[in-house]
Formats: sequence, structure tokens, C-alpha cells
Amino acid sequence: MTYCVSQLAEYHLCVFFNACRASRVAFLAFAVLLYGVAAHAEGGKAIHFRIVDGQLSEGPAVVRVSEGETVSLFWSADQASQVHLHGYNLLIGVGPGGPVEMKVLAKATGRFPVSLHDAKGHGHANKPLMYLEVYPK
Ligand SMILES: [Cu+2]
Repeated sequence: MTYCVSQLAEYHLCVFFNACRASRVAFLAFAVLLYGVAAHAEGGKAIHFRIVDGQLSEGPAVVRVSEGETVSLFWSADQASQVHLHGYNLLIGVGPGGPVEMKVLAKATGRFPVSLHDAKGHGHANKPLMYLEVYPK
């Protein structure tokens, strides 16, 4: 009899813990979903780059996005210079002061080079720092 009762209690405990585990999984799935929605609402990808001695020392050589997406390219540089996204004709000043954001709404498709200009705006002597590739939806 005692044996039966303890087995019954164990069964209930087991059901209780399984329910807990199931709700924890559901909660995690919900949290991941919320995070995804929040990240999307904030406006897409953010990618960080660093330029040292006129070369890309950190960050991907190619960034791929879909048409209509917004991507934020953050640039840090050891020297005052300019970063130029060709095609979109975006030009920003960068330097030792901290990362500068280049926000791109990818409305034109294609492969666009990003090149470095010096502080006076002269550039294109070196190969592009990286490329932005925008794919049709
Ligand atoms: Cu340029």
C-alpha cells in the first residue's frame, strides 16, 4: 500500500516537472520569437568594420542583403579619412573618434564597392575595402 502511494506521488511529481519543462520550452521559443521581431523592427543588420593603415582590419569583405533591407555599417578608423559607398553615393567621414554609422536602405540591387578616400576626399588608389551586394527580393 505504501509502495503504491509513493509510486502515485512520484507519478504526479513527474507530470508536474514535465509540464514545467514544456512551459519552459514554450517560453524560450516565445522569447526567441520576440527577439526576432524586435531585431527586425529595429531595422536589420549592423556590421562593424575597422580600418588600420588604409586597410580593412576587421569586418567582412562582402556584405549580402536583400532588396528593401536596411543595413548599418559602422566604421572605425585609425586616421581621419572618408568611406565612400559607390552607386548609392554615400560618403562619411571616419577617424579615431569612434565608430560612425553608414545606414543603407538597400533599394538598388547590384554589387557596390566601398572605397577609402583620404581626409581631402582623394581616393580609389587602392582596391575597395569591401563590397555591398544587394539581391533582388
Ligand atoms: Cu569613392
